[in-house]
Amino acid sequence: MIWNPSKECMPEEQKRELQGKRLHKVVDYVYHNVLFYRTKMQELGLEPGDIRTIDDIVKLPFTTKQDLRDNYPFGLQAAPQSEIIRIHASTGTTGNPTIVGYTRKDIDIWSECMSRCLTAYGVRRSDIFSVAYGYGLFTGGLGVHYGVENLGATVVPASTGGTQKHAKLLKDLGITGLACTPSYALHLAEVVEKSGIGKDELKLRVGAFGAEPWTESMRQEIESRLGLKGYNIYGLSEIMGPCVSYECECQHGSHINEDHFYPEIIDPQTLRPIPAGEDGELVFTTLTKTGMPVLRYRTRDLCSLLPGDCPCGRTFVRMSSIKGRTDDMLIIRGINVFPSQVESVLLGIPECAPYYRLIVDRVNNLDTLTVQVEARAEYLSRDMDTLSPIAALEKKVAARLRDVLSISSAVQIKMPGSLERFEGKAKIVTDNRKLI
Ligand code: DLL
Repeated sequence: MIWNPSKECMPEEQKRELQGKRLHKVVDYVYHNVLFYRTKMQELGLEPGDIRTIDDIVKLPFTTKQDLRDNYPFGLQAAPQSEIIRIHASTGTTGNPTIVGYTRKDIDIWSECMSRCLTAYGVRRSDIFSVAYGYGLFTGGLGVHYGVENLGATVVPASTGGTQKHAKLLKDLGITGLACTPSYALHLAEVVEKSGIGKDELKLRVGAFGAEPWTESMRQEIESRLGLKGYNIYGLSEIMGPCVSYECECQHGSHINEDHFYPEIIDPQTLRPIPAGEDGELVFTTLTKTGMPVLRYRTRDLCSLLPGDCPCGRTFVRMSSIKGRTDDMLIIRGINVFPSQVESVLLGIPECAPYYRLIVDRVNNLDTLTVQVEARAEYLSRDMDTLSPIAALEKKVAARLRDVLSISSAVQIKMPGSLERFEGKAKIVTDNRKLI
């Protein structure tokens, strides 16, 4: 079943015409309402009238995460505050988070796009659907929630945590659908098993997993342990949240909701377009957003756009799975973590030397972060007689990191000089999850 065939199955030419019209409108709108874009366009000698068809998009300036931070909090907002009905923020940024304001129209479009995703996964009104993404500033919880309600299925706003209770509800309520990060799905599976609940006692049949990279082998494991079919969902807060793209029953790439989010693939070095089928950086332009529209937003996600038609009948272009990122952002338990954030915390603690490592692992299906950092020799020589200062320092560092990163980490204080030094580029991060 297709939620909105008139859009999702639009003939190519009609789709491009619609995209062109919408692009012109959004460019005109930001030109007149966002100083940042007006200035950028004036620098390029561009006026809204120069953007007539979707092919004109290449004339427009790019937007980066740094631009969003520099204009914190509301500098890129196009709608007046009285029109904004909700705010979300991206997770784990250094310094200023990215604030995104949504108008009622934006929330309606988001719900519509989410309903398209859920319908493609096979979710129907008769389903009981549990949302175990975090509710709050993160877009996962509320984004999926509104989509389930819009579709008319029953939503269970489980959120994250409370896994034991969630396992019980899965059985007692006969929950049929589940949305969460793939790593949390595996953790949930483990808790279900430990609680003595048999797979045959669950009615789960559909899962919507995303917000972090995951592999085919992870999909198989989740499917076999929870007894459901797992589908990919992709999105990012700067563009909307979950719903930007979704797998259909063919599960060969994820269809992009192209009438609202226009994708390009560029070479991150030259910024030139890359042909279909080849990997590059994914860039999105929002075609209909009114709260905080963005032009040519560089996602830093590396993937390709898949050529050819999909047998499901949808004409929306498909993107491959995310192969990596152009920056060094780590996604740990669904939270974005930059090594530079860890560095700034460590460097702010006088007992710590500026030599550190980040080790990311997956233990019992949950991501773990271990931070190793050398203590300064002066600190240790003062307290050499006892080990407790080390334990105290580990606790202090862990608490500071938790405050900044919003996730807990295991801290190991190392002896001065014990971590390897590098002559060339330092390899600070070891990611043992081998996902990509
Ligand atoms: O993660 C939105 C979301 C919520 C998507 C729930 C899906 C489900 P951000 O916190 O802004 O938004 O993080 C966006 O997460 O640029 C990708 O690097 C990564 N990401 C999101 N979905 C996927 C996915 C939400 N399906 C960043 N596969 C993006 C791989 C994903 N990476």
